[in-house]
Amino acid sequence: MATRKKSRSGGGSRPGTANSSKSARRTSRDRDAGSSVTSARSTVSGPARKATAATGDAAAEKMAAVETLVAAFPHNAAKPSEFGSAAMEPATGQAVEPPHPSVGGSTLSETNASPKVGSGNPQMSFNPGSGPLDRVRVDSAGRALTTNQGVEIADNQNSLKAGLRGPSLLEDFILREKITHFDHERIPERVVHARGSGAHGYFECATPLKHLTRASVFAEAGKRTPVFVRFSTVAGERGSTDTARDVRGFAVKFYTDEGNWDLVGNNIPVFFIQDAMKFPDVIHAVKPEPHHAMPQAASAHDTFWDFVSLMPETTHMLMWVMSDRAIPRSYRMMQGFGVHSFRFVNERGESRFVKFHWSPVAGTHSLAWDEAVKISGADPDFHRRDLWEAIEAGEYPEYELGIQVFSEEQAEQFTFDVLDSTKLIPEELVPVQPVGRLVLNRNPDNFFAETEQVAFCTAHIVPGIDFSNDPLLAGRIHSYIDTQISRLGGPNFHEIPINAPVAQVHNNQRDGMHRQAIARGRVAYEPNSLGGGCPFQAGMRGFMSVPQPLDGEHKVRGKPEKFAEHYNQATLFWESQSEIEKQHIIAAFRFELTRVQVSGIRERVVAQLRNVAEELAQGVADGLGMTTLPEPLPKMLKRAPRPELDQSQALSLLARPGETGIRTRRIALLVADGVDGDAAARMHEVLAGEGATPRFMGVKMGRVRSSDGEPVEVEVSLEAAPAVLWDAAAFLGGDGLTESGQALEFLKDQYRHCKTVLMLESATALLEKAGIPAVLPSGETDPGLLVCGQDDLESTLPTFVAAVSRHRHFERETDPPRV
Ligand code: HDE
Repeated sequence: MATRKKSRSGGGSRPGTANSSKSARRTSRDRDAGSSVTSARSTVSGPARKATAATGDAAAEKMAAVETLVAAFPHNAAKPSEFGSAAMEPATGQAVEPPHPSVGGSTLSETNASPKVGSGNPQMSFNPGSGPLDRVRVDSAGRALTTNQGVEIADNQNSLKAGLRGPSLLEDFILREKITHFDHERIPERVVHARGSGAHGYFECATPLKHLTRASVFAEAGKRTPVFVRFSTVAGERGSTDTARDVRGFAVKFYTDEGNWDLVGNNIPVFFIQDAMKFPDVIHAVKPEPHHAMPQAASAHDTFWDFVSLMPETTHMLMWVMSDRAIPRSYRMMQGFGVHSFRFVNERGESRFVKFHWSPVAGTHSLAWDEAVKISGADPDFHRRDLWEAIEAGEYPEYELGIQVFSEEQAEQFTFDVLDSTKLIPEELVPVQPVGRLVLNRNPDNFFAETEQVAFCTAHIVPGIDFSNDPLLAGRIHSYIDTQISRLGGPNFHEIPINAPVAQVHNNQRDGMHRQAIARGRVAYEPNSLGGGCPFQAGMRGFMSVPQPLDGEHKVRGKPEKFAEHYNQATLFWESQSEIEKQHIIAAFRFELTRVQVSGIRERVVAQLRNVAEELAQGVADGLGMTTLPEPLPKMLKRAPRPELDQSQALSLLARPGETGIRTRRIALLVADGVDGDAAARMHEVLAGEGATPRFMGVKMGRVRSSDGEPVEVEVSLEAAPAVLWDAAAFLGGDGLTESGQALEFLKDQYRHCKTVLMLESATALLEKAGIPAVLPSGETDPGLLVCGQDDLESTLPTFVAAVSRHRHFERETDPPRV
């Protein structure tokens, strides 16, 4: 059959019909050919017998080819594999290659090319919607403004009026299109995790895991899979502050060559609740209270603490949320966890449980609470800015992926249930094996198109990965798709470019709001013979759920017995913290509960904490002015199992100092008239050389005069960037700074938040003014407070760098703060 290239409406005789009038005698073959031609042009009915190919007539030839194709399917060959034990090994669907491209096409006229419909060459076996984002990235360099219909706009300043002072005209389609689009720019924010920031990057497999999983991501060492990652807070609205005390989302979309895999995790390895049924409750409790919509992005209010103190299973998570984990210094400096137990499944169908851990190469570091509160005013975009700036600077955030792999039999031995998301598996019981790294090396081009429209979903898994029966996970598998339908306006959100896989998408799903794909052909069902059986079911090379025997189970609403133990791991967490971390946890409970209005709720929380550790409950009660401790909350289990261990090093934030030293650390070099310009420049050079971001700060923008007369350019003023936005500071301005109240405040906050401070001797008057003690509360020298003369600056630099790389000097801390 010839490829039709000519327009069907073009002149000239048509093959198969042109000569018929000339023939004196017609054979039956001729007659059949004639009726095939007319039937082929009709959309209703066809000949009783198989159409004969009328050579040269495209429609008749297509019809004959369709008959040939259909004849290849005398029956549904895959049907028997749907039943009984055969269903365990689903058959690959039958597929037959069409004799000609037009057979699968919607219309014979598809060969007519145009700048809009395309080349006229039928596009087969391909979905251009899957693949790189280049296909939708827009750049307007050298272009004139147009309407959405591509009409160039002559005047983008004025609306159309009847006379210069006359009324505006309804006819002004340009104004109306512009305003109408603007009116609809906003979409609903995410129900939870509304505030977030994202980046592109890749995952690189370091250890092939073929023995454990057939997931292609882990197929070979060095294999890179593109990813998009979104970090977020949970409770706040889209415009809320980055530094709220909250869990952080850590959602990773792997665009694997076998489809998208979303690992939608958090920076805390456990969760508040055990069953999806309670998710709307915990979220309603933590979100702003419904009568006055306060407070924004904060758990420090009555409804949250009312709920959690009635739900003892929240206790373990509360420990994490009241720890410094909930106020990370940066998205680059926090861990991530898949939380639930998942399954790995290998080629042979063998399955093991797996938990996923992300660990930042930069180490785990946090803010101080007082600092986090002040950052909310100084720079509510603190984490978003930090992520963006690091990637722009080429300091690509990096995380190691670790896995904990364990069997059903091992799981049964644990004193806790691995299907309970309020429990973790201590690394001492199942070590974390590193298997690859995640690198974020590209900022998005457009926040809305990518970070806002990205739709993560726990139901997005690939062959080689499967769910466990965690009842929290089960609810999530439903929720994420469901929520995107209203947030992104319909069921086609998977076609939004950031969500489209790089793997090809072919199925019979059709229509719906904002459909992008234009499917060729008339087949939108399976099985079919008219489409040559395509797209066909992939059989065992496709996704297969792990078969799990469920016989003998009853339909029931309830929880397994081990779910009833609520405190062992909260205590384990507490006992694994350093002294300073414990003090921060006590202070966090105190702060949150102080903001609670109803004393009965406070008491109930303290009663809950008595089941974790008496010293914790007592510390919190003292802070709340509670003279007597309430009775501990009743425990669900009379005799809780003795936990496997009492301490786990890995649970302390301080266990992961990281490998990047002072890289990306923001260091303020405070200068004023009289500064030693050479020394300041030298310091800037050394710190920048170490990968830090030093900047000259002054009381105001402009230049300051150095002692040698050369000016130093101030890059940022004290007003624009207060102390909380810096990791360390050096006061190089001599006595020029001592009169500045802002410099004084700056110094106090640097000191209070336990950051490294370097002072020139000439500026020590400021230390005195700030009331900063010369030594630590222990009487020892403060390793984070360096004072030196102008001439010693250079030799003090290594000590300064070493002190900054320690991040904080907590040994300085007292409660309440001395400064
Ligand atoms: Fe989510 N969660 N969640 N969640 N979650 C959403 O999905 C939900 C849970 C997490 O950057 C929503 O697209 C239910 C655990 C992250 O876009 C929603 C339950 C963990 C993100 C939803 C949970 C998470 C979400 C809101 C209990 C850590 C942000 C918008 C059964 C393992 C992803 C959206 C992003 C977002 C439901 C519990 C992490 C409503 C029902 C546990 C990181 O579908």
